[in-house]
Amino acid sequence: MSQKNQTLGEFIIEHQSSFKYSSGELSRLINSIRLAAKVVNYEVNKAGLVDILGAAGDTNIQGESQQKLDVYANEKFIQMLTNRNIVCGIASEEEDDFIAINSNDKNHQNKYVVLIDPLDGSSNIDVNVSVGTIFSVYRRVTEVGTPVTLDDFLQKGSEQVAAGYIIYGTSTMLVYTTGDGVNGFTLNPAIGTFYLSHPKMQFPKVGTIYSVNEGNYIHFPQGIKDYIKYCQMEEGDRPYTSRYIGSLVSDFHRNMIKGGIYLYPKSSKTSAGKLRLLYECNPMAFLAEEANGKASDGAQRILDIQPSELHQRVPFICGSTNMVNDAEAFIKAAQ
Ligand code: AHM
Ligand code: MG
Repeated sequence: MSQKNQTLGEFIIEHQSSFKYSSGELSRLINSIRLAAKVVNYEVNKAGLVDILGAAGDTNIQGESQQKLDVYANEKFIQMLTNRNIVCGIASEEEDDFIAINSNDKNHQNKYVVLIDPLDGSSNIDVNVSVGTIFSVYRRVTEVGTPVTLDDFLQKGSEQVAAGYIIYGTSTMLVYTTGDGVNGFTLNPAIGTFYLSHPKMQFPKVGTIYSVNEGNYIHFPQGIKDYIKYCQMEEGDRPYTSRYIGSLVSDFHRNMIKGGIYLYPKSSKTSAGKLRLLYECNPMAFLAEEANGKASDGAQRILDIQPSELHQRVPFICGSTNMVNDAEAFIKAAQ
């Protein structure tokens, strides 16, 4: 039973036992993400002061060199996750290869691997538009106490034990699932505490928002073009409203609250779309399904795709279930 003014810390402890592998480790892992989120939030909030504090590559008044925010976020998340003995491996959209932790220590008991997109949509930072961090957690498949291998990371999305995002927006929120619904927490920046503000988030079954980069229209497959025309047609609750921030976390967050669909399809320019299966699509798909929504590559469930490489891209269609079903039907009809 959630209480009024419940903090994220309290929520994590209260819900620890509902997690099937409950041992406190996953709680500690979420706690380290909570901490990294606050640190990165502080820095993202200062981004507009870049002309005063110095741009990336400059040295600031304290003699510290300024970093690009995505590099900074990457370092902070890796640092916070490594510091507590829970994670045995991290893969990041910012790194070419995965990072093995404690690989020389045969006694370590770390069971979890984390995959992160430390600052998604970072091109939006310069123009004061919301960006996000996306994370995804799996139990390792190789033996505890041995170094992690690629197999620990290349698991189907359906094997995720937790996933979530932090949205650095008008408010900063942490939204996550451990497979028991989706809950959203808003940061009170004055005291640095996340409070449960959006319990049991759910996609409305039907929505009226479609989010797609229509500048790529002529390159889209026929089925996607047909679906976009359907969204724009005058009939019933259509035409739908078009909203595209170009920041996946923000577009997803809005659609989950208001009801809508997000599409990043393949095109004649990008055969697999743009978004990364492991860092972006799988965690968002897990959240979507836990919130009564749906995520597909146009033909199959995102969470059923067997990954073949760390930085693999896939077409991504995600949102209110009925809308994703409609988009899939148009794709099928055009084949
Ligand atoms: P990034 O990982 O390089 O930041 O790219 C991912 C972002 C998503 O947040 C967003 O939805 C998409 O790229 C926008 O791409 P486009 O500008 O092609 O529409
Ligand atoms: Mg990204």
